[in-house]
Amino acid sequence: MGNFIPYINQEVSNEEMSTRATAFRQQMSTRRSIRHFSDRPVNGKVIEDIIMAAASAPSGANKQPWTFCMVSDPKIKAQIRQAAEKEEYENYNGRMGDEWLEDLKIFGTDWQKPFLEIAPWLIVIFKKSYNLDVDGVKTKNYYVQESVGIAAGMLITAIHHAGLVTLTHTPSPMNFLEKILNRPPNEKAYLLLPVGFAVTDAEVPIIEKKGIDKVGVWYGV
Ligand code: IYR
Repeated sequence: MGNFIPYINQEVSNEEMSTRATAFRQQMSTRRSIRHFSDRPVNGKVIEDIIMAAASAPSGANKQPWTFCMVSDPKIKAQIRQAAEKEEYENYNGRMGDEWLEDLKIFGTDWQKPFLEIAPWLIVIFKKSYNLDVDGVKTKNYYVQESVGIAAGMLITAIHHAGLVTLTHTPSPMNFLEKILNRPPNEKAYLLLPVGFAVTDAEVPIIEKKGIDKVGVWYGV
């Protein structure tokens, strides 16, 4: 048996609950993936707070099977851009296929990724399929994909909540990140997120999110 302490209840009144749920839904609906970043700096303490909000995510057996790399060094950002563009060039020129390229047309994306150098921060999330201690002893992690996905969602939410913008960038394959950032063999790159401010004239594609009738099915009542 583990050790337990009382849970500090976070309950609010029904009225407050409704107000908060609606306000949060509204706030989240203003989040957009941004591809045109300003080079305006963001304080490292803000990035730390955002990371630690994400790192509060639930995980299999509380193993917290993630590492967040926060990159502001221009030389490392340039290396990441160069390696990402090399892969993306191959993706856009053959690897992705016609249906995929057609699906991406509305987003106006291509193999060039200047935001990887322009954004003040790159956050790279690594998943740890197992743990490796200092003596090289391996221990297990559980539900790694799910756990890291949840943390990534919380990270994106925290970034938006702070009034910053990001992009879930997935250059594929992403193993160049393990090399550039010198990660140990138990860490695999999961997601690359430029973080910062949008340029003042930034535009986003016109897209729609599915409504409750499309994404939800009620059972009962
Ligand atoms: N990883 C590429 C291609 C790409 C794929 C999907 I699915 C997108 O929603 C957007 C882009 C890129 O980042 O350009």
